[in-house]
Amino acid sequence: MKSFITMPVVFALGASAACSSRPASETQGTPTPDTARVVRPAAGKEARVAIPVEGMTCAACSVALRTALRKIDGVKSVEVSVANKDAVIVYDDTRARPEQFVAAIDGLGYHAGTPARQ
Ligand SMILES: [Cu+2]
Repeated sequence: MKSFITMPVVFALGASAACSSRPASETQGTPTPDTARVVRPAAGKEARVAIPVEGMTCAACSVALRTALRKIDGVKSVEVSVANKDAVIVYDDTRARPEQFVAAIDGLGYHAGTPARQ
């Protein structure tokens, strides 16, 4: 049941692109099982995509985006750059699609551009 706690927090944080607050997962110390997602046997095809992101203004933006993107099944690594205004995602081709990343980014209140395969 603990996993449900972080969900509304993420949406609340991303509801607007304004970001005066830090991610609640950090401030509240809620344990996030990120490592469980990273450490998994390699399966399927690994793909890499870069998605332009508009609306990021600070580090909290990139943290919120990275946290949301890493929760998507099949995602292996996420790098979000406020300076470059993009998100680079490495994922399992057979389990995730770039459309999901775009939807997640838009869902947080940012604007995702067209994903570009790398
Ligand atoms: Cu921000």
